[in-house]
Amino acid sequence: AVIAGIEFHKVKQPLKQPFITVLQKVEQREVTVVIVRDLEGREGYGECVAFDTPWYTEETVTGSRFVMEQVLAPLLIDEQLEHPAEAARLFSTVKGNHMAKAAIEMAVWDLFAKRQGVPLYEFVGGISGSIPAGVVVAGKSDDLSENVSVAIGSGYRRIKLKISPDSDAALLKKLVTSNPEISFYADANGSFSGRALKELLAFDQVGFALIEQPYGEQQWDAHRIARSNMATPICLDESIHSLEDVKRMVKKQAGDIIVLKMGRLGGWTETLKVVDFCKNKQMEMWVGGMIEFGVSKAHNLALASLPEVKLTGDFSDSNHFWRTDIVSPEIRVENGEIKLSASPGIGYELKV
Ligand code: OSB
Ligand code: MG
Repeated sequence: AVIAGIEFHKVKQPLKQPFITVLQKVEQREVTVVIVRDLEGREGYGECVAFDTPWYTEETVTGSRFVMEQVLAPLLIDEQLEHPAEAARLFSTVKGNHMAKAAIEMAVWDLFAKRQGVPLYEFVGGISGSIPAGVVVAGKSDDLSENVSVAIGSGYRRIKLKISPDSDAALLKKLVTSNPEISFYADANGSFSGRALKELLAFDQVGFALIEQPYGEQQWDAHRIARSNMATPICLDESIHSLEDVKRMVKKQAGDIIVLKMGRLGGWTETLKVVDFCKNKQMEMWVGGMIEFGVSKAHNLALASLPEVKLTGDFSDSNHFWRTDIVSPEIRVENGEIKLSASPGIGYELKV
């Protein structure tokens, strides 16, 4: 396929409720939607998940837009590709900027799946059917049990709780033990960094299926020590920017499980390499959310359809964050699952 055109669209919406973590209070979300076109006018869609400030990773909405428009698009435009992985190769001369690269590359993968007339999940080797839904409950401990009840009432069977050293381990344990049918994950977003190990160990008894990123991105030793002292599996998110990082995690025995985020990893090509590596190491994986809109979520659903991705990811209903999503139909959780669209490519129309 010849990449004949690339377009960028700004999307900005308030969240229905602020998303509060130790790192940031997110009240509105801006992303860039990418459209690539072939010579026949077919379209592929991607979504750049950088935040407006660098609180989660280094990239930003403005910086990634510059890199996509001024640096990456010129490398791709008018190129003839035999396979979407060639887009990643064309971008390899550009350092970092994984979210910018991922957004354009995702659009190219969608375009190729549409050219073949198959759903993206099939194009990448996934299995048709439904993806189990998972939601994140963030914010103050006062509303915690209420918010968990609402999530359970909405059908979610996997709930991720944001934790920090200030969280009430006894309260969390009560919540987890009183909902035995629910799989609870904990995400610390690095907030135990610089704290004594015993502060983290207090959460080992809660009954979490895993604890995500207790320490900072580069704190491999702290994660190794935590892992060797805890029964709860350690899962890394922020630490994993590439296949190299996954290999480092294994070598340093710093974690048991990884969160797949295509934006953080730089796109489908690198992510599929990571999936392959983890499969061979028999390491568990799941797909993480970025408070994203439907284009990114549709790509993530295709990723979660891979048989190697066994743990439930951050997959909430379009309605969870947004009054109206940018895709049609909206992405619905029914009986705790999201049914994969059988339409070609990502399987959803774009409304921007
Ligand atoms: O640490 O997993 C994270 C959202 C934005 C940035 C980082 C993280 C998150 C989430 C997922 O926790 C929220 C979601 O989209 O469901
Ligand atoms: Mg996380």
